[in-house]
Amino acid sequence: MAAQHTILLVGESNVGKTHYGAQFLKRLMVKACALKMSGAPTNLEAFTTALSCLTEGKSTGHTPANTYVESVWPITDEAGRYAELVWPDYGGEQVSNLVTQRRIPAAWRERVLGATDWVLLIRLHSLRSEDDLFSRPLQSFAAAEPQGEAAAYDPSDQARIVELLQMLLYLAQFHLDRALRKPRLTILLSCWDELETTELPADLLASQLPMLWSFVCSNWTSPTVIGLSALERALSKSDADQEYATRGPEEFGYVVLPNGVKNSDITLPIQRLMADGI
Ligand SMILES: Nc1nc2c(ncn2[C@@H]2O[C@H](COP(=O)(O)OP(=O)(O)O)[C@@H](O)[C@H]2O)c(=O)[nH]1
Ligand SMILES: [Mg+2]
Repeated sequence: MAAQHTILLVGESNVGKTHYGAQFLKRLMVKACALKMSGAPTNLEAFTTALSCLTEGKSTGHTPANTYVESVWPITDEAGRYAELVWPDYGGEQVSNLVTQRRIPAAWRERVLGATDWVLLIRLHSLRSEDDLFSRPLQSFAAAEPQGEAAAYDPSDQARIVELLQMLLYLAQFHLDRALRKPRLTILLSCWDELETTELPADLLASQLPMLWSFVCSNWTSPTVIGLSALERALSKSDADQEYATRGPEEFGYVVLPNGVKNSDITLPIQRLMADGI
């Protein structure tokens, strides 16, 4: 069966991709979600390892792949629509390096080209919210001391994420003379529980990363922003969370939909993409 959607999940290191995958997998296994696994997924090791830690109420350490590895999950929704979920693992810091070194593994390039949907995970809590041109009035920079030649150029976190999207767009050879419909873009604000906010996901992104938000809105016709807390709370690698171990990891985690409504089905961001047509 040809996939109607190929959904690529990307994000820098440590944003929560592996734990999201592990929780997603568990929801599929206990059938506590809108989606079903409809065949044999490949390369599940990283996710099943994380899942066995979660079952004990612990989080798992970061185990970067040495090479490019991808896990592909065949998924169907309640209406029988078929999608492939692609979780690329690019070896440690590769996504961050990608921007500085401008190199992309050939296999990943194929995936970027072939995907109908991009899901970008961003962990706002771990980004530096330093002042820059986009968060302070211009006058405050005019008054500042000149930095001098020695100051190294270090792009802000949001500039790096914009650069990442630019590179993906370039790779996939999209023309930006018109806003894109395809690939559609969903931004998942991961580890949402860390943010302790009641704002709508898109409003929060717009206020915290205004340059990125403006880039996204000018290049995509309808970007979607969803809050994701795959774990619902911070877990330690060594001290087990008893409630987690007793109730099971599938009892934890939620998404905050664009309208602010919370739902415990963390597969909804994917289900929505499958239901929307191309
Ligand atoms: N508080 C909180 N922490 C999370 C959540 N998801 C993941 N984490 C933590 O974030 C860290 C990075 O997660 P991981 O899945 O390894 O990120 P990856 O490098 O993108 O695969 C781990 O220490 C997790 O315990 C969440 O929903 N809430
Ligand atoms: Mg990982």
